[in-house]
Amino acid sequence: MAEPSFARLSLFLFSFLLLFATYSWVFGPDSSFHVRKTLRSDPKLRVDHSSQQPHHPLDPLTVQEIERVRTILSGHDPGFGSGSATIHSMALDEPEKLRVIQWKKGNRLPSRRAEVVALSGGQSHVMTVDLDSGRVVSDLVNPTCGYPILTMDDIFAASQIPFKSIEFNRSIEARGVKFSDLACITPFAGWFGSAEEGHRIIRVQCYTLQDTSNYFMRPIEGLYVTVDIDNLEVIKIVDKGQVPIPKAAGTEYRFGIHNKPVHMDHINPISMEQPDGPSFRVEDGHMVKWANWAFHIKADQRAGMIISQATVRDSETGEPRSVMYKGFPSELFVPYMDPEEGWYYKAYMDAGELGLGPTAMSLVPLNDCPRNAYYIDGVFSSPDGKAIVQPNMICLFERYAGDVSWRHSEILIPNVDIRESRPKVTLVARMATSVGNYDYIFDWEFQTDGLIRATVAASGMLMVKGSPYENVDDLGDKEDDAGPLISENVIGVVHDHFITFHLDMDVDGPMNNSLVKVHLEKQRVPTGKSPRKSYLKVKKYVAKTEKDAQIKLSLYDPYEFHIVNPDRKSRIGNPAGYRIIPGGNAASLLDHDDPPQIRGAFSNNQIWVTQYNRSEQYAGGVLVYQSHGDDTLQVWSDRDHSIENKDIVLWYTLGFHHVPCQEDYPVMPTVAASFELKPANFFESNPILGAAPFFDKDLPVCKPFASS
Ligand SMILES: *[C@@H]1O[C@H](CO)[C@@H](O)[C@H](O)[C@H]1NC(C)=O
Ligand SMILES: *[C@@H]1O[C@H](CO)[C@@H](O)[C@H](O)[C@H]1NC(C)=O
Ligand SMILES: *[C@@H]1O[C@H](CO)[C@@H](O)[C@H](O)[C@H]1NC(C)=O
Ligand SMILES: [Cu+2]
Repeated sequence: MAEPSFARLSLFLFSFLLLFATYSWVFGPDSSFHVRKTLRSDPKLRVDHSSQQPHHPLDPLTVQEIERVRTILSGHDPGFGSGSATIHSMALDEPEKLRVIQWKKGNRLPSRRAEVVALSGGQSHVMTVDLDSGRVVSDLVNPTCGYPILTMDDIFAASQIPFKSIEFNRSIEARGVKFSDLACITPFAGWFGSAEEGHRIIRVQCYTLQDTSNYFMRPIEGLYVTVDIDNLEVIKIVDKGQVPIPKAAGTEYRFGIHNKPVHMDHINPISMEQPDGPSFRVEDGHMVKWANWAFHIKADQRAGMIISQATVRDSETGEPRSVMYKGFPSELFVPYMDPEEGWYYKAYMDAGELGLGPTAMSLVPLNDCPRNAYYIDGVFSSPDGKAIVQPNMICLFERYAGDVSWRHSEILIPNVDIRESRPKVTLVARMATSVGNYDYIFDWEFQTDGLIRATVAASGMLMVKGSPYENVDDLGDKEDDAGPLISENVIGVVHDHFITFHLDMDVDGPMNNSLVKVHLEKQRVPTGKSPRKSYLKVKKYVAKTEKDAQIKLSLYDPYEFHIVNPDRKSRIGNPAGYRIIPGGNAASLLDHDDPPQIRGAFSNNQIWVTQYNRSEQYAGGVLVYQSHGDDTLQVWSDRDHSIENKDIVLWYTLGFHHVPCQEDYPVMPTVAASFELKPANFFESNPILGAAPFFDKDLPVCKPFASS
């Protein structure tokens, strides 16, 4: 392997280890914990964040603005100066939508505000800080049940609490595990009734790092600890007896360390060439312009990556037309299917409990994103209000995967060779987050024909359970309810993944949008009228209220779902529309009275449409940790507001059922699912009819060693 790429690889591994040091430690001295906070001096950074200014009303808070918020907060509540109050999330409080839409480049920016979610004196505070006036303009105390996103400090502190207990130490010693090999993670507690209220609790579960970096495959099963994050106390220890710890052999996944031969022919190096460079540009750090698209992109502590003000140019007039005001994964819900002690509470809501941003490590060049990628950093606040830079967190690249965007070859006209074909080139914005064991790759892909595709791919490590059994034959009828055996002593616990996207569609403007349900209804042909007996007929229904838009998908009752603007008609009178096209999906089948499902109620339907309300951004609520489900999309939608000819928000839940198999061990090959937003009578005709094909002369064959 060539020198330079090896250097990059080790850099990646180094930063990967840093994450574990901060995320889910591992007993031992806390040396690398502080390293991450000084990443601002990282040589990888191209941008000098210390002098960055906002240029657009939606630009994220800059390093200077975050520092200013910190100063303002110290004046508001001395706890922020002394360290007794902690900042759990901070983001731009986006200006009113109409102000953002009316803003033009060169105008003064609307006043800059920060939304800060903090804990002070055991109370949750949702605060709005005005940077211009230097004041805290609103401070809501415990607006709903639940606590803010956990900080890395919370998680680190929680992972250390079990060592205060002699009982825990004895259980570890009894298992023959060395303390220096322990890796303890902190599964979130969920919410299971009044005994858990009034304080923040979390679980601690330990693994062994002996002879592997993949401790996730070596659980110390049967030992379950519950701790109080605020009082730093052990609440409960359950030791159900020893379960064999699965072996280390075969768990390592780092290149050059696992050394397992792969029986396949070598694949030659492959990469896409752009002889004239990329065709997109990023203006002022956040505005992306490519082909007929323009959109704003930013990193976000909670959602990871946010796309705003996506507009596509009309193919006939060149007019920029609004499609989506804002799109982002608003919650991620992963309920496990094991009701036993130590497992029943596992139902993660990673966006609202941890945040998808801080765990989105720097992308790996050439592997996470191709060579032609452009990288964007994330800027967040630490718990004490200092700015943290997450380098190379988002990548943008043009993709040509050899696909066709339209074609026709004509057979029936004699003596004419008609074979028209156009290549499909798209623009991808990508982020990858490692929320503990799992990795999620989020893509927004833009096509010149107006289609937007959102894809979520999952990889990383399974959450596995130790088992006394080594072979399926030994199980007999004792098959574990939790899931299948995927390696000796390892059960892959069955679980679901649900990702609910917030899609604030503004088709040709914010107002006058409606959901049209286009139903395909089977008709029976009256006897004798036709040789046919049945056919499908299209009937359209406009959804009047939010309850009309609580939608469960069914192959045997098919609908298309269009967001239309009846105020903007095509030349032949169809309303301009965008259609949401579901892809592979799964429904949550848990009972609605099951505590995880009450909190994750946004997964009760695959599609929802609600009236726009700027406070309703996160499908699981603002304060998600230990929430009771009183602030979810289900609750808002049940208010049943009118959604006809209004400013509306579309929500789509993408899901997977995951029954693990042996190939998921020791690290899972990616599985992906997507959905599409596709123009439907938005353009007058095929918007890329005039696109040119590729010709040989445009694509010089690049010689080896010619490009860097
Ligand atoms: C448990 O063991 C750890 C590691 O040896 C030690 O630091 C800690 O003090 C022990 N706790 C108690 C209560 O003895
Ligand atoms: C579009 O919305 C505006 C504002 O609500 C309303 O005044 C207008 O009548 C609507 N247009 C149509 C065609 O319904
Ligand atoms: C907007 O949403 C918040 C939170 O759900 C709710 O309290 C408020 O009543 C809503 N406003 C309107 C006008 O519905
Ligand atoms: Cu899974």
